[in-house]
Amino acid sequence: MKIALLDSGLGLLAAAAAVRRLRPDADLVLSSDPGGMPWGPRTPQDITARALACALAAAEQRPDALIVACNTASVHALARLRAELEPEIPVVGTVPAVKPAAGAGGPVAIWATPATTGSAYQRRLIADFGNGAPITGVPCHGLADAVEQGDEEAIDTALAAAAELTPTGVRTIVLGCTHYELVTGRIREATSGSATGQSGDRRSVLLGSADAVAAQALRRAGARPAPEAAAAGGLTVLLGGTPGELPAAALTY
Ligand code: DGN
Repeated sequence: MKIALLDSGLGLLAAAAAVRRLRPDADLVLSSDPGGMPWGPRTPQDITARALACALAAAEQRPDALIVACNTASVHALARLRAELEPEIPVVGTVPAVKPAAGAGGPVAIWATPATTGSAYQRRLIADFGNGAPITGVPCHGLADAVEQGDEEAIDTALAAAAELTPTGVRTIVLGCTHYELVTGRIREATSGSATGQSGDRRSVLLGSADAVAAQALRRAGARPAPEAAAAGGLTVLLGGTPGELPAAALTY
């Protein structure tokens, strides 16, 4: 069984790891766009074109399902990607986990790229599933790029700015960008201080999408979880459509 994932860059690692937890024997195809990363500041048209190029390169490897492991691409380009690839290849999107966050009650903050927080798709998610909870979109300028570069100082600066924009008393922080799921420990540190007024067991819960998306991709691929599977699956890395290797920063996550 083969699962392909696309993202501008390393954000796809969180969902890839989640797939491997469910199926260690899954063959993975990781398709990214190092020349175009970050996608967050790009126009919807540009994001769509770049996501489509990654998807078509991944499709050549004949996966059983494709995960769009990028919220920015999913909120702008999911319909287009599905129109191109389905029904031959089921396409699973990643969007901010608004529904479970609002269902848990209490104020919610959605941390995401500016392209996601400013999207009509996110506004619709909140209107449809927000359940009346106070929900604040927090655009995290530069955070995905800093994670991609493995630049510790830039990560801290971007996290401090995001924490500053997060209202006091927020109960759940939705990680609406897959890159953020690679630095959850640092996000916890950044949000446990004065900015969000949280401490001890009143800390905000961080809610990402990787596990749910991986489970959905297996379902769409017609496969069952088998966490005990012994054989290690293969790995194909496509950078801008060309076979390559994961960048060094990937090893830090
Ligand atoms: N990882 C992507 C997301 O989930 O939105 C965005 C990364 C980027 O290119 N800014």
